[in-house]
Amino acid sequence: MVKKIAVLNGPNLNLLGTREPDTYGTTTLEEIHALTEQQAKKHDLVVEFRQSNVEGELVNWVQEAAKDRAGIILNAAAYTHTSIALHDAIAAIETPVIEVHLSNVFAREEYRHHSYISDVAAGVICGFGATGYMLAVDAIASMLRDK
Ligand code: CA2
Repeated sequence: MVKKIAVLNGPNLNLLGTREPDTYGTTTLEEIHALTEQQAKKHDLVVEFRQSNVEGELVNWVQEAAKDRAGIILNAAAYTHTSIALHDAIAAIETPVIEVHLSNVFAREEYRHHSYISDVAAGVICGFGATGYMLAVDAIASMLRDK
């Protein structure tokens, strides 16, 4: 059976490519979707790609993905730095979660240096722009091979 991975994107990431190109690049979220699908295909994986501005919706999707997805790639955007709810949702599941950020959050404002996701994630990728999503797909594929 084909393995599926969930790629979940948090608030304001729907604006990618339209504003703040110096920080987040010029690639749109739809383009990241397409690139992620291409990368997943190389590993015989299928991508379910979603974005929401609503914290509870992201929590619901983490819980849903934990039922039968092989892995989760999560850019929780600003909720990374605020959401105990997302922390608790990830802590409660076995499915590996790769935390991704387009920007290098450690080279930015101090309030972006703390993540509620990192300590319950399988790994963290930040600072590589859209490429980070592809690296995360490779990381999940590698984890599945090693299982
Ligand atoms: O670097 C990342 O991927 C972030 O997760 C992006 C979040 C930010 O709060 C995190 O600290 C780091 C912000 C996403 C907002 O995206 C926008 C894109 C274009 C224009 C405005 C916002």
